[in-house]
Amino acid sequence: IILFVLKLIELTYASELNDFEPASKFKIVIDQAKAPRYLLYDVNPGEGFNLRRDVYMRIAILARSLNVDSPWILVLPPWSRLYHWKSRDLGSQERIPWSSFFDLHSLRRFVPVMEFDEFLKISQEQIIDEVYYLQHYEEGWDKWEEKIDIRPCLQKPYHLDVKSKLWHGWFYGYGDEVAARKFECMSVMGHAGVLKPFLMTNTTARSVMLDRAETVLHDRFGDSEFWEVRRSMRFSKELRRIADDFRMFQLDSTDEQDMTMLEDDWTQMKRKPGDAIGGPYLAVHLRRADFAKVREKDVPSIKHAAKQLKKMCKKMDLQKIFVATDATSEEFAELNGNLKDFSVYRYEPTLEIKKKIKDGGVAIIDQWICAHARYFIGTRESTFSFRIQDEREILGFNPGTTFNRLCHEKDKTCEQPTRWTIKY
Ligand code: GFB
Repeated sequence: IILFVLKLIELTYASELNDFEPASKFKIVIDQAKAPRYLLYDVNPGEGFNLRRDVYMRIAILARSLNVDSPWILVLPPWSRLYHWKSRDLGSQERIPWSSFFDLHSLRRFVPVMEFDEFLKISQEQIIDEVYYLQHYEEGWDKWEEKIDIRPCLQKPYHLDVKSKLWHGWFYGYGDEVAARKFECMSVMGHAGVLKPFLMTNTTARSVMLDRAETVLHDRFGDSEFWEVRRSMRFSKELRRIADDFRMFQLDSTDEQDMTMLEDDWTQMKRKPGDAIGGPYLAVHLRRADFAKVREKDVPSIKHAAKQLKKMCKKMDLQKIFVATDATSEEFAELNGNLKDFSVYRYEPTLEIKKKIKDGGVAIIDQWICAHARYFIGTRESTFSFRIQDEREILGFNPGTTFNRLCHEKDKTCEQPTRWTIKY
């Protein structure tokens, strides 16, 4: 009888503690969470590769901060069906692991990470315990304040299977195999760090996924921790090797001559502006495709772009131009035709290599080559160009050779990009 009464008290107490009260501040869950815990996340399906890299940084900083109190592993969201990866001759561009693009040893020097496949292998069932779908506040806001609240969903991206009581959704293209036990929408205003108290004290779930993670902002944009996680995002050795070969054979560019040697361990690498000289070529990121339509005012005509490139090559006394672009072959030919006095290069892999590295790998190679040029010009507000700028800061270029952009013919002021310089 005594045991029964004790059990009854325990059950009443536990259910009271676990009862969730939306809108008011959350109740504290007293159960001890089993370690390690797993933090998963995903991003708005329409976002491109380089914005996704930025969201990784926000969530990696959150995961690192969680690790101060208890062990958490950040599960890397596989790359599946990105809007801009349009090549049809490469087979599937789904479920691509992070190791295809990034060096996981380098990532792990900042925070513990694992691939999603590894996570599935160690979870007994193919189930994520809890999914929180981040969203804004329906009523909007007139005063900025950091807050989170469980709220009714503004969209319905997941559905409940009544029979199994499991939630189904996209799950990076694993939707047929993976489900979630619990799903809620969470309105949030603030920085990624605002989620920490909730994850620490309001849930003991072993695996928690934050969907639409781009909703939260950087805790501190541009500080030394921001740069630490950015420095940890080294591209895979294989992609760097292909890009370095292209630099050497086509552009007479080697790390020794260009003063762009890398330490194996990024935590040991510290450069001053001007340490790097770069290869004897000018690089441009000429963003076209959807960007040229959505941001018409920022993207110059091909002819006007060529004019700006010529002018800068003459000023820098450079003869070779490397073009990273998502332009069509017709647009590229037009550019080439307008740059007759110069040698113009574009990285075009064989089909065999492209099948291996995919559209994502080609884009990374383009970025790595741009990162090593003596002078770089990007496209305004393109995250693809921003990531090249960061890379050049890490390598130690003079900011004057990095924070430059093409201007539209009607843009008379042609204001140059903000200089987000590296902090150690
Ligand atoms: O990277 P990203 O977010 O940059 O998206 P933006 C652009 C994608 O287009 C890249 C391809 O990830 C590549 O797949 N791409 C762009 C390129 N430029 C190049 C290039 O020079 N070389 C190669 N190989 N590929 C935003 C998107 O793009 O543009 C938004 O994030 C939206 O979703 C907006 O589409 C209009 O910041 O430039």
